[in-house]
Amino acid sequence: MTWSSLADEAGRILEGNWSGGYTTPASGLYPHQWSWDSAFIAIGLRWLSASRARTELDSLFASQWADGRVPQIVYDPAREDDYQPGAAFWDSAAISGAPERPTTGLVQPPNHAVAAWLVHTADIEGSRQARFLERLYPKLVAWHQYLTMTRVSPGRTLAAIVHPWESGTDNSPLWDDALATLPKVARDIPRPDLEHAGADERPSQKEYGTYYWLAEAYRDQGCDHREGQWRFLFEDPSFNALWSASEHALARIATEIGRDPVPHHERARAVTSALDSLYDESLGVFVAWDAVRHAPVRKATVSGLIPLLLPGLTQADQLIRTLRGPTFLGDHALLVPSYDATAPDHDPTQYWRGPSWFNMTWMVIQGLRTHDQDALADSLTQHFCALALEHDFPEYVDPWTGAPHGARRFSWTAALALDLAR
Ligand code: 2M8
Repeated sequence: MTWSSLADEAGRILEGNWSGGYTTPASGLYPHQWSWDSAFIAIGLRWLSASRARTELDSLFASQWADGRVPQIVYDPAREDDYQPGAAFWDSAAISGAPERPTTGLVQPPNHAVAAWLVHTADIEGSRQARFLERLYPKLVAWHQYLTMTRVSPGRTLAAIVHPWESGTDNSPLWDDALATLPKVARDIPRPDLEHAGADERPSQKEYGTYYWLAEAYRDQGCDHREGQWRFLFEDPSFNALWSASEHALARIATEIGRDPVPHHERARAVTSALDSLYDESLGVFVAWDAVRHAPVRKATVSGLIPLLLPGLTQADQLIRTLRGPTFLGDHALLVPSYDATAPDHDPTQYWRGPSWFNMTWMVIQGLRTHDQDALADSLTQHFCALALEHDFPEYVDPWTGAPHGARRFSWTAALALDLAR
């Protein structure tokens, strides 16, 4: 493998998945714009074309809701039949405050300010001339304000997700017990996704039944969970670590454009210190908090390692020990597994229930560098780039064999490989 062949191929993939204003995650399986995908994609795209990376984020924020939320999916109306649930399911035009383009009412993890800052740093002159940060800053502030006002329960500091899709780790074992208590929709659910990936590589029909029930309930109450007793509410460690990391990035952005960084530093510190309550000493990792049952979900997943991104994290040494231990890398994992390798229900090929995902490993690499663990960061980087190139930039891989699964020519795999290869 040479860095230039990797960069060339990654560039071709991002070119192929470019729709004119944004990049789809993968041409068949995911034909629309996804929120946190676009942020990861912009981070790599900045090395190919900083102006396209700026457009990627601008186009996502053009579909921000009036209440500040950045939608999980912005739909391409021309591809309505290619992905479900589609725009017709959400009918966002009927909801006050929704943007012109059809979107879902859910959100995804807030990695956007991190991406905006990194895009800026790749071409400072171009970014200043385009007034990129001036334009994006108020939108990013409104997005974080939405989290504070709508997703933080009284007496808490961390933001909660209201649907597994909002975690980005859809069928993670973290949500199993809660989902088992929920109803499923009775009708048949269309699955165009199964035309592009094996059924054993996607969430099951049973899981989709509950996802739909929950999404319908949310939609039918105007995309606001605060009506009645919402039955799925979790504080996810990765979602909140990204919020804190994004507040740090917002502080840098604020300084760059002559605004006050202090409120962002304060929020970043508050979220980081609130994450303490999710740390599980015996697992050596952060876990999710079930805000309906008022109990932690004591399972080790890669989401629980993402707080490593945060400077000054008091549990960094323990997290790195856990990462190196049998739960994750052990003696011979190539990339970071998405779920506890020692758990009896770990499955190295099944979506978010074991395989290694490139975005998660990229964040762990950034976290390792934040905490001066360059040797391990370098070795993960080598495996990351080699596996991406060898297997046509897959969506995810078996952590031990590296065998590819899910979509190929997957945009964030290409973008983040490009970023690491710099
Ligand atoms: C996957 O999620 C979508 C729903 O949002 C799906 O399964 O259809 C997840 O891997 C998510 O993290 C990702 O953003 C999305 C698009 O790549 O696909």
